[in-house]
Amino acid sequence: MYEDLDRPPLHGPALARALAPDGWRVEVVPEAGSTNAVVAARAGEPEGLVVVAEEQTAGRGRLDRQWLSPPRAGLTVSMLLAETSSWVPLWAGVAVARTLRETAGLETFLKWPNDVLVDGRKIAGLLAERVGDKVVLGIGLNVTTREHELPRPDATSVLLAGGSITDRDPLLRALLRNLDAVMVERAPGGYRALCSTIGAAVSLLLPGDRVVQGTADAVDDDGRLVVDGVPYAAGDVTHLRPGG
Ligand code: BT5
Repeated sequence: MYEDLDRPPLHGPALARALAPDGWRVEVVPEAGSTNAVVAARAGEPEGLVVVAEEQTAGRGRLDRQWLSPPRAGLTVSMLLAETSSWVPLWAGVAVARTLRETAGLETFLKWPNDVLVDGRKIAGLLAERVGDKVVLGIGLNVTTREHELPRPDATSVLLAGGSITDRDPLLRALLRNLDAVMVERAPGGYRALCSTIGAAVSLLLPGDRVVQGTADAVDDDGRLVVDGVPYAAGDVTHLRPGG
């Protein structure tokens, strides 16, 4: 049962049938703590497992941060991949960005490493975790989330950004198809073209709380952000001149 007519449930069997030919095994569950944890616990299964939670009660970001999303307001989904390149989370950002452009008509950019931004606001976050010889890739995408439901003022959703559709079903189908495509392309150029961090004045908060300020020159072939000539593999970026 659902009360909110703007937030219809996903039809699990139809999604599973539609995406099976592409090698995805989609399971829609009514509730999960974290879909990444659910898929990680099943990492012994073949690649292609996809778990979508209609409600996620303990969604995680990086560094034990939370991902918050009301029931059926967005996509909270994790997939099991046999690809372990350090580029996986960056390629995944490209897949989300393409999906939002093609399906909802939204112009999106990526903030390194993999926040998806519309008008400088975060619309999706990605979390890639290595489990044995596989990667669990988790994606949280805000679809019909309203302003007061978002955990911070610089977040947005497909609805708030004026996207042309707010139906999660076609968004999920397009997302999984675009993921397939970017994994085959393995092209850093697609990422670099969308990454608004490159060329920006940034403040980079490194693990351990050291802060580096400078110009983001590039994303190198290992997916690291190069700031004033020095490559960094992980960190949190603030664009010092938003929109620039
Ligand atoms: C991320 O981390 O952005 C990765 C989020 C991954 C979520 C997906 S949902 C499916 C799968 N299962 C999981 O348990 N996780 C994945 P990070 O870059 O650390 O950003 C986290 C920060 O984003 C939080 O500290 C909040 O400030 C903010 N945040 C939380 N919920 C948000 C939302 N719905 N929209 C925008 N920002 C949000």
